Amino acid sequence: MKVYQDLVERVLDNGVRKQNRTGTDTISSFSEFYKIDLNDGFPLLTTKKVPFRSVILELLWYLRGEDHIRWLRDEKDCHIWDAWADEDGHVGPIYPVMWRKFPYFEETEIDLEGNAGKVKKRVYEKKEFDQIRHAVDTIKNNPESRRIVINAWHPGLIDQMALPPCHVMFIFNVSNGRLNCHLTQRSGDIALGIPFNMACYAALTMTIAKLTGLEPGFFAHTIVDAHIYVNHIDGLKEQLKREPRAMPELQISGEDIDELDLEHFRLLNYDPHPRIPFEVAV
Ligand code: DHF
Ligand code: TMP
Repeated sequence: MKVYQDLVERVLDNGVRKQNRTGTDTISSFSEFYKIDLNDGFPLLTTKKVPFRSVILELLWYLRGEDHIRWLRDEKDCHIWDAWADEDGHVGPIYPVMWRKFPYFEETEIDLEGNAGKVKKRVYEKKEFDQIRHAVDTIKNNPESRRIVINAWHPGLIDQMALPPCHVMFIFNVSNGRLNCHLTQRSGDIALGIPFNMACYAALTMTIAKLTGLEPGFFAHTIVDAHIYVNHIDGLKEQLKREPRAMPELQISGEDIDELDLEHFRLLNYDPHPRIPFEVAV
């Protein structure tokens, strides 16, 4: 995909060297943006082999709403999140919990029987908000809404998270019967994370379009700190020399967001250049 090759080139050309918490410096460019039409094909990179199974499993795991990776790691044998989990697989309230069980408090009044008769008391009940279900329902029932926002950032819970969310917020938008999605990412690892994030959100958008009877539209992506770890530069330069091939096709079946599994996602005509190994900075 030309869009990705251009992004890599812009970061390499305009980026500045920065130190960060991982100990491996990056070449970092502030606020990068790209936009792809999902009707052109499924944006799984062809200039290197991206593990499709892991991409879809990560998405399915996000949709499960759990605060641990046991399904991903033990049941599905996918290890992309292992480095951030404890032995029990616990990662804290990251994406899955924020997407499906965003915690909030609802204020209600209850009647209490006191010495002086009935008194009203305010209580706060802990609730969980399913942002994905709400988004799907709104896209179906009120597609012109400009409020279809899913937010993974929760300031009060950051300390409990294995990694503060990188893809912080996304917004769905319906125009001309097409479902668009814009993702705001606070921090993006161009070599390793971004190819996953791009394919993951494209698959999510195509899935929700399918479930709501819409055509897929654009995936647009803002990356605030777009960076290349210095130990990834050689691999990316190699990748830039490769000619992008025709984009593959993704076929999605399935009826409900909570009943999706790997078998509902079929990748067709994927003919990538060989894998390029990149080490992940933990
Ligand atoms: N930290 C950093 N520094 N970069 C990341 O991209 C990143 N991504 C996270 C968590 N923390 C991170 C979550 N997503 C891999 C891909 C995505 C991901 C975590 C890890 C990964 O290791 N990919 C390899 C192998 C994948 C496989 O074989 O299944 C790859 O070559 O793409
Ligand atoms: P940070 O929390 O210090 O920004 O480090 C997180 C790193 O992980 C950063 O390099 C961005 C990268 N990352 C992605 O690019 N995509 C992802 O989906 C995740 C979880 C992390």
